[in-house]
Amino acid sequence: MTHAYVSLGANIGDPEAQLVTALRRLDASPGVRLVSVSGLYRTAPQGRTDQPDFLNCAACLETTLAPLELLDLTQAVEADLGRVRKERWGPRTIDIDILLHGRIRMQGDRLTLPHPRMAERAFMLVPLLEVWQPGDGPEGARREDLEAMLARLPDQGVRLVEDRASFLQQVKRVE
Ligand code: 5RU
Ligand code: CA
Ligand code: CA
Repeated sequence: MTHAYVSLGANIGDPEAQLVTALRRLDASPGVRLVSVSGLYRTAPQGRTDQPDFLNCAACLETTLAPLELLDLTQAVEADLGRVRKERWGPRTIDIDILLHGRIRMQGDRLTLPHPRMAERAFMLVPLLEVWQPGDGPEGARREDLEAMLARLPDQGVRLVEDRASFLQQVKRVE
């Protein structure tokens, strides 16, 4: 069984509800189990700064899906949640990025692992550090490597708005 790590973000509609729904859909999918979720963070928009703040989080998934199968799933969940691809880097109801998949390194048209931009993005690294488990990530990746990536970045405005225990309760709550 493999651990895959995903980063989720949203900044239009009801971002928190969309993140919760996306995590529930992933957990409910065959071949995927939600192992843990990070806290919920409010983050300043990167890339295009003229858009609302994001809510971002990360999750550890246990999965039997291969990387491209997991990508198909995350894209299906995005489509279900009404993601419309308009301008690049624009506001979105939900975005799900695969950061790591076990120890795999790969470079392809659809997917590169580890995520090629995560070292530049505190909104990915801060939540990932909350859920990452030793042994995951390519070739002897260590917690210190992730911490070093984060330490190189300027303050990118990543603020905790809900801790992981209460956010997980919300995801697991039956309504
Ligand atoms: C350029 C730089 C483009 C950084 C992108 C998110 C980037 C975002 C998100 C926040 C984008 C890709 N900003 N900007 N959270 N996605 N805070 O999830 F991330 S567009
Ligand atoms: Ca993204
Ligand atoms: Ca994406």
